Amino acid sequence: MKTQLQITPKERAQRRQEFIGRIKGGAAFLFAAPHAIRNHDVHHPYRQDSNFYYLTGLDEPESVAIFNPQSKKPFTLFLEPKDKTKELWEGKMLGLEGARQKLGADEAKSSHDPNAFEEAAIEALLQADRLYYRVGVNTLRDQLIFSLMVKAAKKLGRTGRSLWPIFDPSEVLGEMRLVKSANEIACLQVAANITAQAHTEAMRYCKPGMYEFELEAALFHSFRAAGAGRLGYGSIVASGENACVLHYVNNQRKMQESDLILIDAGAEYEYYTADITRCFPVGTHFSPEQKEVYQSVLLAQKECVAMAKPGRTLKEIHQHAVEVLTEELKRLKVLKGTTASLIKSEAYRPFYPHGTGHWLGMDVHDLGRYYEETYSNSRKLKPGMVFTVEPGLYFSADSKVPAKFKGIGVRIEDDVLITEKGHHVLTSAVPKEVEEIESLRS
Ligand SMILES: [Mn+2]
Repeated sequence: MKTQLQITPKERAQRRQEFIGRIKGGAAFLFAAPHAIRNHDVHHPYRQDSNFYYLTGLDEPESVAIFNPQSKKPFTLFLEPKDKTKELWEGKMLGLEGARQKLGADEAKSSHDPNAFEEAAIEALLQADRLYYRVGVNTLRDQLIFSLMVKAAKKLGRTGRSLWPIFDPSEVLGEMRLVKSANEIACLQVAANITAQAHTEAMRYCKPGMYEFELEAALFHSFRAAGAGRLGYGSIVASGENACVLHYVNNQRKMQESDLILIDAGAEYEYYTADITRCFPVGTHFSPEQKEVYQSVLLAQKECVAMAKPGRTLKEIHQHAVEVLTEELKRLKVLKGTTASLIKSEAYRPFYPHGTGHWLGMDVHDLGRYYEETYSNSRKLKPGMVFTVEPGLYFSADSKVPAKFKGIGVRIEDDVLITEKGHHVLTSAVPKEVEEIESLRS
């Protein structure tokens, strides 16, 4: 599993070429993620902004990229110049020369020189009719960019033109990131394999009396030991009724033999993340009630995965999940009435309050529009798109369900790639059939 697979500089150069082609006539300013302070002089572990990393491959904070398609040198990077003292404390820096040599920047300038950025930004604006810049992330940055626009406009004199309209670069990059390349799929498959292995190990390792955080630690160990850079998102290790809290990350409870445990965790590999959820008994077997609920969700999950193919939409897949789960809720005597009327009145919502899937890639909830042209027009799936299929049922202690189901929460989640002919499940290595899980548990 310890492979050197990664996105090549050549592929990043192709991405930049495509990006520059798509924004032609405009200019783009992309900022690195800031280094977030944890406390006093200690920082949180750094993770680059996905859009910034997608185009530049630079994982240093305080960097900025300017894309000016109208220039012979369209890609300028601003980053920290090499600093011997800083390198002694924090490790090797890329430096300006490294940015040109290794990342293919046409120009590399010091991010410590505000004039250098101002000059290049104004030059790019003067050659552009619109700006691609994400507003609302950082107020100081917004003020800087707005003031540069005003400065640039003054340089034009009285032309009668207005300030530059601003577009969110996530629009363009979301479209690019939505359809994955062969290398990206390979990275996602590695993340999926590492994650699948860790979930399977957790199914073996779990014992009654353990705390949720012990499983959380075991997952993290498996991820890192297999070469994952970090978590794709905070691990959810939710036993018993905690499984009914959708984003439970407290992970402090002592697990009882009679519990089901829900684990939603994913490893990030080369900036690509998996997203897997599995449920299994803390004891050796599902109780009859747990098994009933589990089988209901599994039925919906398998049917939804089977639907995935080019031309389908996530909306259709979600609607199918709602249909199956509503039927199952009737079978479990949680709901009464005709399926059509129960769906229309959204009677299922207290027990299934979330969607059935989301795009997956560099971000766990990846960029990319879910619609075509209008919001109500759901997007057709295409080969290279990757998304999750994750139906669930949640019967919290205070929910209106037969007493035997109270405290049971189940979600089953796989990562699905659309292929020319249909789909490929990236995460199929983790068991999800009742018999497979029970044999791992005993
Ligand atoms: Mn998910």
